[in-house]
Amino acid sequence: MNIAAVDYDGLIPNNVGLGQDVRVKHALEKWHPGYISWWNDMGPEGFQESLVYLRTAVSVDPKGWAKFDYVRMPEYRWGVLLAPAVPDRKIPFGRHKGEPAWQEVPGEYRALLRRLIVIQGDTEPASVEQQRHLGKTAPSLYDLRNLFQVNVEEGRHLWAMVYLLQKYFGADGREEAEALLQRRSGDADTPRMLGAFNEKTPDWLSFFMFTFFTDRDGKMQLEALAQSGFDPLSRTCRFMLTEEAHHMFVGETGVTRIIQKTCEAMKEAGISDPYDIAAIRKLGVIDLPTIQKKANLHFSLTLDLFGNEISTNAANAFHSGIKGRFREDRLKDDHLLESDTYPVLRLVDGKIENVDAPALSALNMRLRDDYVVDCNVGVGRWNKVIEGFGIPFQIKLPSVAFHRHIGEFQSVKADVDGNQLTEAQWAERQGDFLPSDSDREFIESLMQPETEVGKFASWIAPPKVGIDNKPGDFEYVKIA
Ligand code: BYC
Repeated sequence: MNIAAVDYDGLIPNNVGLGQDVRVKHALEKWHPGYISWWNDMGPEGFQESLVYLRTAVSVDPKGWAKFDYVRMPEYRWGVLLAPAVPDRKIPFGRHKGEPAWQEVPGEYRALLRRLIVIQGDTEPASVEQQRHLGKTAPSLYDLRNLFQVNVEEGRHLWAMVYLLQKYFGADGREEAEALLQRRSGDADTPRMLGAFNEKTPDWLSFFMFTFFTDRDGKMQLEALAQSGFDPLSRTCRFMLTEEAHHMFVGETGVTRIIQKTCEAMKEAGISDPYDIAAIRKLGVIDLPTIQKKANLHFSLTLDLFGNEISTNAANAFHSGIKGRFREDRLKDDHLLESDTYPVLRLVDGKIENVDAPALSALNMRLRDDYVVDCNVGVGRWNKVIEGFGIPFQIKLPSVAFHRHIGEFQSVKADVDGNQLTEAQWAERQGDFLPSDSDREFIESLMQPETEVGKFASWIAPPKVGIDNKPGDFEYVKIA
């Protein structure tokens, strides 16, 4: 079989030979109606009949894996795609380092693997649920299309995890696959598993921040799972990462375009003080301090997704060869970490200090550090735009101690620079750091849909280039 080509003949496009794997094929076909019903109930509200110019994966060849065409979203061909196998791949880290990568689930790690796959799977439909109302307020057809592209691909990522559960985990895998369709983001009784996936995505600035910050956690976690000694998981995640890049592009360029429009409007109106918020808002754009507050919110919520700084789960997952580090294959050490240490930010006598911890226990912290470096690259590009206009303002990532609900700093209140605050100080000042009710109301007031071809809402600049090199007046969504 040519692994790069995808079989499109059956109900479920795939490059995993489903045609010859009757048991798994039936299991997935049985799961399919429940998925479609979930999509219709919880997917993008109000646009299921519209024709959307979407990319669909037709190959896993990095040089040309997607085709673009108009599709009604419920008819999107969600498929099961694995990156090509690396011949003779070896487990790259942990106590099994150097042994052949597993093609079946090792019995002793079954529960650990299943848990990680289920958590990964749970985030995918959760994000679709969080974003389901945004179509109604899209700032352009271009943005509307990008939202839907992200949504259908998160749906495909759910398929990716469900394939692993159905193929490798028998009856309990089937149960978990069902449960993935039952939980709901923000539901009081059956919430999604991780905190940030139960928060609201109420407006488009939040959507762009989410795809910038939270999808980037997706990238980091998928990179770590792509190193897995369990080869089907590794190959699945490697292909998901190809799609993930576009999601972060949507986030980064979305925020860039908002910043661009704000700066242009300020310049045109002769406003040089970025804190002249009332005057800037009158121009119909979002002031930079409010953009900063949204960044503070989404960054801090996303840091929680890395788990505790010191984690036995993370140590076990690494030691067992199940979850590696960010780009493990490029790191130059023994890949065992048994006697190494890693500096972890901890609270010592009420102060935030770097403390050396056993490297194995500190793996969540290490991945989070890599994540912060990656975020800062994008933030640097935002700041270049502001600098270009000569406006004295810089977007800055807040301290990792700020606004945390998981880990070392959940017990304290801190400002964005990491200075600790009393509860009373926090109550008084949180509106300086996080979007206040009036900030939210202002942003909401701007969220008026723009559905005319080639037009953009007042608060966001057009993109530099179109999707699939389409011209500025391309009708990305034919609204039905
Ligand atoms: N919320 O030992 P610890 C994406 C739990 S995003 C609630 O520190 P561990 C995407 C934890 O489960 C990427 N609970 O945790 C983005 C544990 O519970 P148990 C998603 C939390 O295991 C945008 C207990 O606290 N993928 O793809 O080291 C759109 C002790 O914690 C949270 C993954 O996350 C939380 N935030 O690390 C669409 C990869 N944090 O076992 C998609 C798979 C921790 O005591 N998951 N807990 O009941 C993992 O690798 C790990 O489970 C975590 C947590 C990194 C999440």
